[in-house]
Amino acid sequence: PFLIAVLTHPVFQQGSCWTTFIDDTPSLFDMISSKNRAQKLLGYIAEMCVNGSSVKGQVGVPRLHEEAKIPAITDPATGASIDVASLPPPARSSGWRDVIVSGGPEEFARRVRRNNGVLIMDTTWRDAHQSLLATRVRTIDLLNIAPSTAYAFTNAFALECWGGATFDVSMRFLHEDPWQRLRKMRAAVPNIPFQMLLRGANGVGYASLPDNAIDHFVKQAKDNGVDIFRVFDALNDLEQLKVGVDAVKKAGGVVEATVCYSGDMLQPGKKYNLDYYMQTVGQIVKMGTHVLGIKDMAGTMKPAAARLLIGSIRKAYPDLPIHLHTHDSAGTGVSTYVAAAEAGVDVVDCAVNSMSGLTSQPSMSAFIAAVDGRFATGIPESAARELDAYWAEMRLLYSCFGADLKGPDPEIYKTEIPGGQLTNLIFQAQQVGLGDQWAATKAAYTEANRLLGDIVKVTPTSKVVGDLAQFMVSNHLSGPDVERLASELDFPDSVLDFFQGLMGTPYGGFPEPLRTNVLRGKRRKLTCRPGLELKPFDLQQVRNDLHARFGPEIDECDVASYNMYPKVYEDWRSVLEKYGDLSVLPTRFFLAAPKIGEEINVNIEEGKTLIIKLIAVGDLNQETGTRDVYFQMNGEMRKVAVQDKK
Ligand code: 3PY
Ligand code: ZN
Repeated sequence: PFLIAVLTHPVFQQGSCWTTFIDDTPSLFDMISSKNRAQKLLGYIAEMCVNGSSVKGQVGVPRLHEEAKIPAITDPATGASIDVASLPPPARSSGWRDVIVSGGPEEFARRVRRNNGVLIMDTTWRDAHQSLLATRVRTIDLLNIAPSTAYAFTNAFALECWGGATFDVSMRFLHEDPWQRLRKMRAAVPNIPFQMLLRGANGVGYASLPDNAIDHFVKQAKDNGVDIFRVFDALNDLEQLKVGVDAVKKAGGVVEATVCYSGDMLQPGKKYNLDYYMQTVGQIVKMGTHVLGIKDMAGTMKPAAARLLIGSIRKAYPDLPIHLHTHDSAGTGVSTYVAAAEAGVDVVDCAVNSMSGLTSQPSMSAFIAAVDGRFATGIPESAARELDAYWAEMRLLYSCFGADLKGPDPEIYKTEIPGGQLTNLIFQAQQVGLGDQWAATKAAYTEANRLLGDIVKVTPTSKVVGDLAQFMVSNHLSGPDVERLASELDFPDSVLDFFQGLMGTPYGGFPEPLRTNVLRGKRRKLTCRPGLELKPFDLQQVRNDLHARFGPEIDECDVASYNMYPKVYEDWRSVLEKYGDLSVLPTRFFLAAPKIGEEINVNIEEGKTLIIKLIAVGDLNQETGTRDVYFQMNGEMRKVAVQDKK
């Protein structure tokens, strides 16, 4: 490739070549690296042409067949159209982020509490697509709408855009670097605070990590662009929660310590009742938080419960900003938010309309319409609708990841399945024909939760309940069967992790004798929080190892990724090595092959665009089992041989 770069360089071709040409022309090395990158990208597209997509969970191909259009945004002050494409990002001072950066977290909390009205956090970039589209929305599609979002949602409390499942999925299935996503979003949106979801002592993983790994991770998140950290623990185990809260405090971020809301607290005899929540909130306040999060992950908070719970917290802690999160699975989300607004909530979570409803957050336009000016949200309804035009197209683009939900699920009050998990379980049941399978899974989920002691269900404990439910369905076991046979059954790993205590301790303790029978001496019961037993990571050693294996460009974010998901990180590096940075490829061609003659424009970096056209896919070579795929790239012919795996 170097020789080709020399021979094709314009200076060389003009014949005005001199002896120091190579030394004097560093751009030659750029050319080689661009050509290498381009060739790797062609390798991915060629693979897609011969073998189809291998993205896990994909059913079918995108239903959007052209580039999504970037909508015009109306300036609410003048009513004029803002030509976002020709403008730089808005100034930081135009939004709430400036209050955090210049005033600090305490000042931000004071100002949010003093704000008249109810602010909105837009979850479209995180929980909405996690709950509707298996977290598959790619960086390129967020960045395309980022400039418009920065103008449209200038007064939003925050964009929830990172953490939760986005971290894992981005490396594992999208072959992207989550840190690069964060930095690019940050550059495009300097004015709106970014919020991430942190699973307390589990970081963004599924079980506890050593405390120093959490501290290190949170510091990188803060340094690379996260402002507000919603920290929760899946069992509301306050010791576990504190690990995350302390990490955010050390990093200088805004702490939004969160209590998870489980089931319908108005039901008589409910374990998680008003007393339980008031006690938990009291301890969270003692721990120290800038904002209180209330996380209704299954959407089981009815309006009357919101009125009672938010009203009681408001009365007990008049200065504490309260931020409510719900899912619309039961179809009652907007009415819950209206009740919460009347009871004194400061912030609620909504999503752009076509990314809202069902297992996602309630619709932003619906909430704005429902409060009808009684509570100012700062977001013009026109803005929510304008951005929606883009997201409606994204629903078509990502339709191959959506469970085909038709309406609300009123059974959610009984099953208490979190939004994101509900979509996953329905999707899995649809693969085997829904009907009986889905009804059986739901019934088993309720029974599994009873067996586990009625636990708070959210990642990772919701996975424990889901895994146990699927285990029961596939082995035809009832709840009493599980209790009777516990010491003989081979339970899923997540169930063993839970009973061992690796996810913390549930309220009211572990159910016995089930715990003892499930572990049956194979795993030791932890008697303290897991982080106290885990050996701190040797961060310098990790750094050195990664340098030795992957080269000098390794940074602290790589160390943090590796600590969180070592195997996923290694696999992602192999894909990176093979295909280069795939995040630049438009989603239609990340998920499906182009048609013959179709052109793909890829901006591999600022100012460098590849125009790739698929020319032909050759016949199967019987000897090698390969097919040659022919492209034209920026006018040059290219050929890539691909093993036909079909
Ligand atoms: C996550 O932990 O990813 C969640 O979204 C929990 O609701
Ligand atoms: Zn959620």
